[in-house]
Amino acid sequence: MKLYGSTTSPFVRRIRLCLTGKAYEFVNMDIFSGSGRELLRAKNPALKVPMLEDDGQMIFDSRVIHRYLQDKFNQAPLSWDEENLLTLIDAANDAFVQRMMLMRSGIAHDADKLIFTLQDERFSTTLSTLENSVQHGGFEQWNYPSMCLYCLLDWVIFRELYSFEEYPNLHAFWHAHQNTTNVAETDPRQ
Ligand SMILES: N[C@@H](CCC(=O)N[C@@H](CS)C(=O)NCC(=O)O)C(=O)O
Repeated sequence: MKLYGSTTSPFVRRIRLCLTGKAYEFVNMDIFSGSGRELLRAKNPALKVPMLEDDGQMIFDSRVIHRYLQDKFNQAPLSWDEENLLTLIDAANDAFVQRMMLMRSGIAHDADKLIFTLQDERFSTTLSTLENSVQHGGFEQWNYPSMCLYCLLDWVIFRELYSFEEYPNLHAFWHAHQNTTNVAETDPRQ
């Protein structure tokens, strides 16, 4: 198995955490320039990471990769509530990635502009729901949804997009997992 991605991507990191203890090759690439970009173009028309290659089969998108790995390793499927939590995590993560891209494009935050209004509301609705779920025990086990939540929080903190002071349960969850297996080894700061 080959996992294509970058060390900074939260979507790649969740799959690396999920593959802890499994034999695979990690192809670390710069997706925005040079040979990494060429490889990305050759492998995935969506031009996003992660992607997984196994026995000649390419799989795009972390969510589908996770389903593929579940099948391959005969793991139980996620419950519908867990799927919904993943959708919220993905919605927040996509919005934070968009926010970073806007900043990198020199487009300043303007609360009156539609894109920012929608993003700001989505941050608030998804994060407050996730905060509530952590508070009520929804992320007590270190399973795939917890890995995805951790990768979201840690990436947002790493990129200095948000500090989570308003969400004490999310912050405590992030803090509690600093030493969880393979978390330090997959830290985007290294
Ligand atoms: N839904 C995708 C999202 C993946 C994604 O957004 N990856 C980012 C890196 S964090 C990417 O490849 N961005 C490149 C781009 O948008 O041009 C997944 O879960 O795999």
